[in-house]
Amino acid sequence: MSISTSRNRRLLVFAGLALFALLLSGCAADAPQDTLQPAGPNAREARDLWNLVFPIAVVIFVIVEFLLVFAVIRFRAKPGREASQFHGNTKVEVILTVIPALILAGISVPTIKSIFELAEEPTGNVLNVTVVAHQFWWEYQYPDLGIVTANELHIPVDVPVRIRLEGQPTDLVDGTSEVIHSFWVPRLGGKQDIVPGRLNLITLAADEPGTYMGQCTEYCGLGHAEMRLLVEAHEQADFDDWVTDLKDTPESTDDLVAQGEDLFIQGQFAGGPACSSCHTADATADAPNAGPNLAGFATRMTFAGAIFENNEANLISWLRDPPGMKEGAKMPNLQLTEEQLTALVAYLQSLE
Ligand code: HEC
Ligand SMILES: [Cu+2]
Repeated sequence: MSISTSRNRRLLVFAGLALFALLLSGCAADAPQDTLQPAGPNAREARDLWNLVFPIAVVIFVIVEFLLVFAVIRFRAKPGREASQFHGNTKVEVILTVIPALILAGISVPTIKSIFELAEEPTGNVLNVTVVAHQFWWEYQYPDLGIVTANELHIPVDVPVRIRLEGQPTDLVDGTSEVIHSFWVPRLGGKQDIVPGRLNLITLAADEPGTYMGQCTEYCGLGHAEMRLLVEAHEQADFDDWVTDLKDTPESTDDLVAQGEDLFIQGQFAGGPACSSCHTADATADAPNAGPNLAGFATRMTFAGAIFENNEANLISWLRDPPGMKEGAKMPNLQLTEEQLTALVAYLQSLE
C-alpha cells in the first residue's frame, strides 16, 4: 500500500468517527431545546408531522442510496472493460417521476393541514404579546395588560399566546438599520422570522408550568449567539400575581438604593448618558425602548439575552464593561466609579 492511500484511509476513518460523534450528540437526554419533546399543542403538531414524514424520508433515502452505490459498483470501469453506457430508458424515467410525485402529493395533505392549523388565529381566552427583537435582546409588550418586560417571557399555561413579531426599522441605541432576527422556543412552538418593517404572527402554548429555553435563530451580528430567551409558564393565578407585582414599583428606605436610583435617573458618567436615557424601571412605560425594561429586574433568573445568571458578581462585571462581557452588546461601558457601581447594584437588586 502506498503512503498516500494509507494516509487517505486514516483521514477517512477520522472523518467517519467525527461524523459518528456528531450524530451521537443529537441523542443528548437533557437537551433543553428539544423539538422532539414538545410541551404544548403547537409544538406537538409540528412534531407529529415530523414523525410522519421523517420515516418515509428515511426509507426513500436508504433505497435511493443503495441503488446509487450498487450501480456505481456494478457498472464501473474495470481493467480491460469500459464503464457500462446507458442512453435513457423511457419506462424507468416515467416510473421514477410518477412514484415521487405520488409520494409528495400524499405527504402534502397532512403538511398543508398542519400549516393551516398552526397559522389559525386562536380564539377564546388568548394572551396577546408583541415581541420586539433588538440587537441582542428581546422586548415583550403585553398590550392588553399594559406592561412591558424583557428577555424572560412569562405566560399562563393552557392559554394560546398570540405573538406579534414586530420588526423595528432601526436600532434605538445607535440608529443603525435593524436586521432580521428569528424567534424560536422549540418546545412550545415553531420558528418565525422578525423582519424590519414587517409584522409576522406565531402562536405558542405550554401544557405545564416550567422554564422553556429559546433563542434567536437568524444570524444578526456579533451578539447573535448570546441572544437567547426563556419562557416561564405559570398557573393562571401565579401569572396574575406576576403581572400585579411587576406593575407596582417597590418603595425602599435604604440610602444606598436611593443613591442608586438617583444615579439611574440622572447620573452623569464618563462613558455615556444616564441609565434612564435607555432604560426605565416602570413596567407600564411606553415601549419600545433602547434598552431592556428593568421593572422586576431582581426577580429575573438571567439577564442580557438570558445569557448570564442574575447574581451580584455577574451584575458588577456587566455594569463595569457590557461589551467586554457580551460580544457586540450595545450598552456602552459607562466607566462607572466603584462607588457608583455599588449604589447601582443595590438599586437594581431592589427592583422586585
Ligand atoms: C445607550 C443605552 C444604554 C445606557 C445608557 C445604559 N444601558 Fe443598560 N442596556 C442597554 C442595552 C442595549 C442592553 C441590552 C444588552 C444586551 O443584552 O445585548 C442593556 C442591558 C442592561 C441590563 C441587563 C438587563 C436584562 O434584563 O437583560 C442591565 C441590568 C442594565 N442594562 C443596567 C444599566 C444601568 C444600571 C445603566 C446606567 C449605569 C445602563 N444600563 C445604561 C443600553 C443602555
Ligand atoms: Cu439574532
